[in-house]
Amino acid sequence: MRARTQVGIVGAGPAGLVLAHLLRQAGVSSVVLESRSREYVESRVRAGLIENRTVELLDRHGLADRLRERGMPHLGTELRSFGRRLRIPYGEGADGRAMVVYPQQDLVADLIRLWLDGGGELHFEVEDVSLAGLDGGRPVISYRYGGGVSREVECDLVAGCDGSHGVCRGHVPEGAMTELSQDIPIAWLGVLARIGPSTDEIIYSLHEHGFAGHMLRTSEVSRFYLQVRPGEPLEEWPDDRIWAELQARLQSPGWTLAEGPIFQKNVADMRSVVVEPMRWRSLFLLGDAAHIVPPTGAKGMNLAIGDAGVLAAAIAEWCAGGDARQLDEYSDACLTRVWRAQEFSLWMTALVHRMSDDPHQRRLQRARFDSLMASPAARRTFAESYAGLN
Ligand code: RFL
Repeated sequence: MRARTQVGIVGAGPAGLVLAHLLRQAGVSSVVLESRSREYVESRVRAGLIENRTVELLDRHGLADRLRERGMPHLGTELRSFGRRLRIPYGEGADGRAMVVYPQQDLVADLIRLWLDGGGELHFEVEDVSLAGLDGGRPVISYRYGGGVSREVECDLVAGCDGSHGVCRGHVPEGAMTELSQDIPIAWLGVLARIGPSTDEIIYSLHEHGFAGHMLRTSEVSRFYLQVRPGEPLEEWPDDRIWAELQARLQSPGWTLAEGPIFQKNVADMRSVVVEPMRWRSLFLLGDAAHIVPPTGAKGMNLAIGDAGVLAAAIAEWCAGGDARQLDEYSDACLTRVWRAQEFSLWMTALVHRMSDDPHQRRLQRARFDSLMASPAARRTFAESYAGLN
């Protein structure tokens, strides 16, 4: 069976779903293919912090109603370093514009519901996705679903929104894209606990044992992170060890951390990767399929949605008038923001993690924190980058 659409979208994460919505609103047809089940993608725990410009983009397209209703406005971040505390408000340089805490899986669920309610085509649990005809001709995406039925979608363009382990990039010939990357010798043990937050604002804390983060999710559930070694086995982290480390690493006089049942844990290695350019012929890469940022700066999903905004506008222009200029500029337009996010995320990672045992490096790390303590300008710069205001 062969179907026909204008844009074939591989991956129903934030990038693919936002792109599908924006295209539909511009009168451009698309089909979304997703390898996982709907239940799986709607419960996959990842991001939680959304920049104001991302919220505004979603709002402009009528995609932020539930996020506005249920999300928690977030006006500042607390940094702790060996017992010292520093609050960085976003308001000072941000005209009071807040970030919003809203779980990524809830946003994904909202986008899927709105897409399907509006008659959008989205196939879950597809297998063996493969691309052909990207170089000239008509691209065709072939896949199987429902236990073996083969299907094909013929399209004008393909959007590879299939994340860091996707298949789209593998269809680009060797040498046509360059992967630039940096190893980061740490990982995050992420935990979800059934307990309300012990803080009104996110806390990043550096301790002798390494980093701990107290993130927010809802009034009943909190997210915590602990710096661990890459590939650390989860079996080494029973719940009581996790709470003991969180208590030690987040401690601060006069402040207590409430504990609750842990119901989800995972270890995520950190990477910094950028693929350049983000386009080859009829294939456009978006989000994690093209770039991975360390999660410290909370940028990944924001970048993914930003890419979708840029590409949707370019495709709409091309479809309306045949002008391919914006399509040609897609990669450069996205990469400037991507590299700035990489730079900030790596800088922030080095600020709040135990990256080295070398005393010289550790004194430099302390000096970075001293600069933030001493300088309102340094805090404003941090706030602008963190909240995505510049
Ligand atoms: P996704 O979300 O990975 O979606 C890709 C989708 O493609 C599907 N897929 C396929 N579908 C069809 N055929 C195939 N062959 C396929 N292969 C894969 C997958 O099942 C999936 O549904 O990529 P997208 O859309 O680019 O979105 C990127 C974001 O998910 C990611 O950058 C963020 O989660 C990063 N991130 C954060 N970003 C923020 O903006 N704010 C945060 O607070 C934040 N916190 C985080 C994070 C990432 C973390 N981890 C996982 C490292 C915290 C953590 C711990």
